[in-house]
Amino acid sequence: MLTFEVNDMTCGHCVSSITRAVRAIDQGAQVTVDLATRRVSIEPTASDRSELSQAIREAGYSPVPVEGGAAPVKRAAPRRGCCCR
Ligand SMILES: [Cu+2]
Repeated sequence: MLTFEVNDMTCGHCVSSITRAVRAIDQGAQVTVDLATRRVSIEPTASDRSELSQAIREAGYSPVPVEGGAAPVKRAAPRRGCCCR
């Protein structure tokens, strides 16, 4: 299980964009998104952390790799980059 913190993921549309981007490079990947904590957890089948990170980046977001168990960093939500504005 790989986890990224994606602070510019702000709504359901962002979630589906990121999910689509991941599935585009890894069709069988399990993608779990927690919008409240801005975490994207991926169980990859045919991709690694750097490929997934790049796919999310190419979708227009800024993934930060999270090591297992690390506490979420509290910070203000950036207002730029949301697909819905
Ligand atoms: Cu959005």
